[in-house]
Amino acid sequence: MPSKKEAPRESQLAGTDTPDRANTNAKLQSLETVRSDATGQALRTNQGVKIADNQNSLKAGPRGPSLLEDFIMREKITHFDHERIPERIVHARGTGAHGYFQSYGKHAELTKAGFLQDPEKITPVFVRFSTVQGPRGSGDTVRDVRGFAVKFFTDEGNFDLVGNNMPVFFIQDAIKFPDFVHAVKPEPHNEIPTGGSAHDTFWDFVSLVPESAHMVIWAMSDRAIPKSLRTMEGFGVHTFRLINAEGVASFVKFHWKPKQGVLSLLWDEAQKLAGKDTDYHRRDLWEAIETGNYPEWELGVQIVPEADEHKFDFDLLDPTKIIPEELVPVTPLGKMVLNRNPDNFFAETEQVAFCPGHIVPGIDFTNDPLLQGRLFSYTDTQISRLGGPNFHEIPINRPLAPNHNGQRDAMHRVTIDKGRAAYEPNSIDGGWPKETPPAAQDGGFESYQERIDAHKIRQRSESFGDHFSQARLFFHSMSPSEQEHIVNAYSFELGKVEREHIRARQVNEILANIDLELAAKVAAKLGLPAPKAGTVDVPKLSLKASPALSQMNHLGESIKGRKVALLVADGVDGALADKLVKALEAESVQIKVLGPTSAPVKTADGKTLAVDASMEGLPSVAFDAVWVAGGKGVEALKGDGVAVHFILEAYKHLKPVAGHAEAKAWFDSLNLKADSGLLAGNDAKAIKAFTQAIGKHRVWEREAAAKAVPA
Ligand code: HDD
Repeated sequence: MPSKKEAPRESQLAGTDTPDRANTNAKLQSLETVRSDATGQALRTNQGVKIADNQNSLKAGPRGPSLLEDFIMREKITHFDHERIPERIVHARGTGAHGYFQSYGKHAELTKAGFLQDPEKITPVFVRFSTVQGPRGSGDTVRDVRGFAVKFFTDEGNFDLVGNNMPVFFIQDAIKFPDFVHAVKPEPHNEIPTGGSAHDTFWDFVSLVPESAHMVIWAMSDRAIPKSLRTMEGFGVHTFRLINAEGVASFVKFHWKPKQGVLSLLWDEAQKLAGKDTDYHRRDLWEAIETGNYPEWELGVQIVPEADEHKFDFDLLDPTKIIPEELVPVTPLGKMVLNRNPDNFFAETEQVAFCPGHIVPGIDFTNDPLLQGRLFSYTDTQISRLGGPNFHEIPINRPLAPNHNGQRDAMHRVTIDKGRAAYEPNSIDGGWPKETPPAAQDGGFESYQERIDAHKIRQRSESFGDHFSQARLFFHSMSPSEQEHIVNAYSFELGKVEREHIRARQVNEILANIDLELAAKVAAKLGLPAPKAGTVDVPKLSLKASPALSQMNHLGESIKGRKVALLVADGVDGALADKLVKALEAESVQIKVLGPTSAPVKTADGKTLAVDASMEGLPSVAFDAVWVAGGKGVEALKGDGVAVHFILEAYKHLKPVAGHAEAKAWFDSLNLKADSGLLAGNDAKAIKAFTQAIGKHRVWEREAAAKAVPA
């Protein structure tokens, strides 16, 4: 396991323990000269002139008009006037981190991609997580799909795995993408709503386009309100190809499995967090990395030999379908660790430019019509977003591999290419740079030689025709709690739809085909009649449920990085509080001591205990669990409305609520019903029960009792 002291991208590679690393490091350093540190430096203009006065513009007299010749002010304001670039058309709200990928072994039978051959090789990565609908400043915890884009800086060029936290997509063909995005984005007349899909145009579109049914049920599930970016699965969505040195191809689906577990917020929490901490996910990732709780994911693939392409009851090229893991298990390939926060949000996270078309030898596309359209769209969008075709020269996008070619000039060219021949072949510059023929290793890129014999037509394959059976499989694979959340999410979202015919169409023509009970429950909450039957014949799948789809089966390996609030007040038993903190820190839990205010509290033995924040400043929604510190402080907390709300809210959100012995009477007085997550005690046993409850993430058995507690 990487230690807390693990090195960031540059210094990770700075080790000279293997020639490979030293080599990569040299390349990296040449790119990193643009990282600038102003410590000890004079304030200067962009032209390098030292500035004597940065407070006053040049004027004719102290009260006189400003002078046009003030080149210092003009430069400063001109630059400021142009600081913004267009935000991404989708996925505008995002956050990034650096890290590395390490292969578990040599995967030569599967692919010749160099970064998947050697467990010693450290491949730097940059990851950007995002929401889809909202603008750059929108909330982190809205109900939405999350982007999960990874740029691997491999020795053979950049490989971008531009995925989401859901394994399917809303549409089957890229030609529908602008329609889908226009429907989900804020409505054009009033630009409402920000960051969500609970509005007429979204539901109008998806209720008219049944191929969206599977993705929409994922979006109505807990997956769309992840607890943290660290607790999301990632998916490449499309079927890709991996090609080995012999040219043998396998179909694959990429998966990222988080070691931290696949955990979600509750809807009430998500809504409250959107107001109380707009940056909740961003902050969580940042703090986890800063405190050495480096998030880790396992990269795996589901492998389907070419010969088995047609063995499934769905089409591998259809991006609205999963391959159930019970049919094809995920083969682990390696791990990704995020261990360094960016130095500069704009330069790195905002300017990073992903494209599914960035692949390396050993990886190739399939004819998935959604993927094919994406191959065009991303580079195209970077040209207007980043101001021209040289966006690959922006430091965060530069490959570690050299990139000599005859492409030249254009806006913002940075590289000073030497030589006279910007064409190939040439006899002037010795013929350089030259082509590299394909080879088993280190050869030039060669597309997989797929035989195509077809008519040029605009047509959807019949094999893409079943839109409901996998949505049904998803619903039937959920636990009762997860199913209830799905019912509530549809009801909430459709409840915001003004036009009744749209609500009714979603219920009768989409939900009824997924599951009649689901449709009936949503209909009841909308005041609509329950549909008696679906509108299409849905094929019956051999698989009745896929346990891999339920988050209940992915609670994570440990409680490392989970967040606990320790409530204290004057009179607290300092020794007990200290013991608890030590026990939790031993499990790498992040603990925040919260008091009635931000001022330190007095312990029973007359010492002071520093607090991290007030209970108002860091509300219960920001935590996984709460512990009330023992001693006389409990009496003070009892009379504090904010503390009472803190406990009730944590209880309502099914979090472990615990405390030292004195807290028990308080919990009883609040009418909290006993369960496996309501704990009190001073001994090691109580702490153990608490950490075990945190490991289960929520006290699901409490869900019914918690409904009675006011929100
Ligand atoms: Fe896309 C951004 C993921 C379909 C066109 N997309 C974008 C990002 C992610 C995805 C994670 C943000 C990357 C970043 O952080 O910078 N997109 C997906 C997935 C899809 C998908 C998983 C389906 C499987 N996208 C898709 C289609 C098209 C696009 C079909 C167009 C035909 N996507 C874009 C884009 C964006 C983008 C407009 C906006 C900003 C950018 O590319 O760089 O080109």
